[in-house]
Amino acid sequence: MTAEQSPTNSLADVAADGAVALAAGVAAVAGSYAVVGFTPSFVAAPVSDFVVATTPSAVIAWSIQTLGDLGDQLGFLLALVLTALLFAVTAAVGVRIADAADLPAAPVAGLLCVAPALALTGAPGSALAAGAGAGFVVAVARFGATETESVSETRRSILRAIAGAVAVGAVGGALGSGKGGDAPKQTGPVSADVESLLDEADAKSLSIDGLEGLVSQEFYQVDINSVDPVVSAEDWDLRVTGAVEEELRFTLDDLESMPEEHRFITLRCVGESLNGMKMDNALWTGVPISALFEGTTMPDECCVMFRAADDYYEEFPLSALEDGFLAYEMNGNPLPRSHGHPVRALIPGHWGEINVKWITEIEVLEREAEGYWEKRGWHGTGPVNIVAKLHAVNHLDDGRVQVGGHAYAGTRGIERVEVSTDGGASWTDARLSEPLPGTDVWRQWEHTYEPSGSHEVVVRATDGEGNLQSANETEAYPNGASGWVSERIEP
Ligand SMILES: Nc1nc2c(c(=O)[nH]1)N[C@H]1C(S)=C(S)[C@@H](COP(=O)(O)O)O[C@H]1N2
Ligand SMILES: [Mo]
Repeated sequence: MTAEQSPTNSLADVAADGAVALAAGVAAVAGSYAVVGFTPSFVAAPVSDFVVATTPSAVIAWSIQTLGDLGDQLGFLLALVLTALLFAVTAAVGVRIADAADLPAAPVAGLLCVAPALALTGAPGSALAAGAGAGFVVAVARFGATETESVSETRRSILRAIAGAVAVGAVGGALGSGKGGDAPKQTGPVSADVESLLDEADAKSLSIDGLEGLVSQEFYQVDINSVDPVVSAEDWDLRVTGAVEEELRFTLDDLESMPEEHRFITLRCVGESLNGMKMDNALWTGVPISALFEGTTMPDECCVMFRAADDYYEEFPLSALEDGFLAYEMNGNPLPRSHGHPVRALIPGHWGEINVKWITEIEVLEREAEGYWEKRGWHGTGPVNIVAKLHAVNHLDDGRVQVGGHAYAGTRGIERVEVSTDGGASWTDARLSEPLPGTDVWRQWEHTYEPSGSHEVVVRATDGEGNLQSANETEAYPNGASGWVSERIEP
């Protein structure tokens, strides 16, 4: 028996083939990424959609509340691994077929990888690049190989395969990262109206260390996609369908030729924890939805379904549509891809989920239907809960403590924020930022005091109708978190 024929060595051969196939799988993913970047044509995108679609709602609700964004990232990592495995198996099959038929392994493995890539994405460029990545790694691994491979030669081929995958990965990462990014920034200067409103927000912002101003620099992002849709402004249109006299259709040019408005609107996600970070404010430019419906007769009651380019859909009462807004700019720039480029809906006072991004259709309904999240048990189409957040705790040089945050109650507005520094026994009014123009905007609050030892700070807000924030503590699922934010502060 020669070393090549021993059973241990054939086991090693299998492991070697596996390692080369894995490297080819990784290179297939990287190849696709190089050509299309983080777009729906990326081979991992449909796999990720599949992972999300097959994860039970209860697991998703749990993940949203406990893992937050980490859950999304882990889910996408899983999708990447599954995608690489899919191409690894395909490449391995290709190599076997080629060897059996005495054909060159690299082109056969590469071509065989094009098929699943094409089936997944429907994008030829992405698919060819996936095949090229896999084929390249097999070619590199086989480079200079002889009929009777020695153990050291096998090891070298594995190392070459890994090096090949790393190279394809590096090139893919560099080429792909620029693709499908955010919408282009405004080329000209922002309009004078936007500028003066942003200046106003700046001037009215309380300057508190560690607390964002009244216009968010980092606006949170929540959606069902691991890879956001890419919708071109030229191709976009919005259709109004369902229980309307006649169907309507609007292009972006149509919207932009209507009188434009600028509105400060705050968004908050129903899935965030009580003191979470998924609440932000921006200045949006667009048109009131009512302008689209001028002269159209509508049903007296019931609802609308909004649909979007990512197949997201949400239903809510017609009455909420009256104040609705379609935005195509955010803080004076075209809407970024992550926030719904080219057009999103904003429904004042309501939880974020009906503020549909990448909107494509408004269907007027005569009978109720369930939206994407309501199908999964959430109740997030109604008005937001009142909340006062506690995001800044500053120990000042003079020994005093400054606490601060944002407070929001949708269209009811924030009338008052109270702070307790003794665990809720006594309350003091916090200082509030001057209100911004608009009917659905948050405010900042601040309180500075002399601390005495270890103590507990509690905050609570009152809305413009005199309702006090509910002390009853609940999780986000299914109605949005409630309770009062509190934090123990050590001297
Ligand atoms: N098309 C689409 N629109 C969507 C979503 C989505 O998944 N798809 N998510 C909604 C949810 S749950 C929230 S909280 C807000 C968040 O908006 P933002 O990402 O701009 O902060 O968008 C809403 N609009
Ligand atoms: Mo949300």
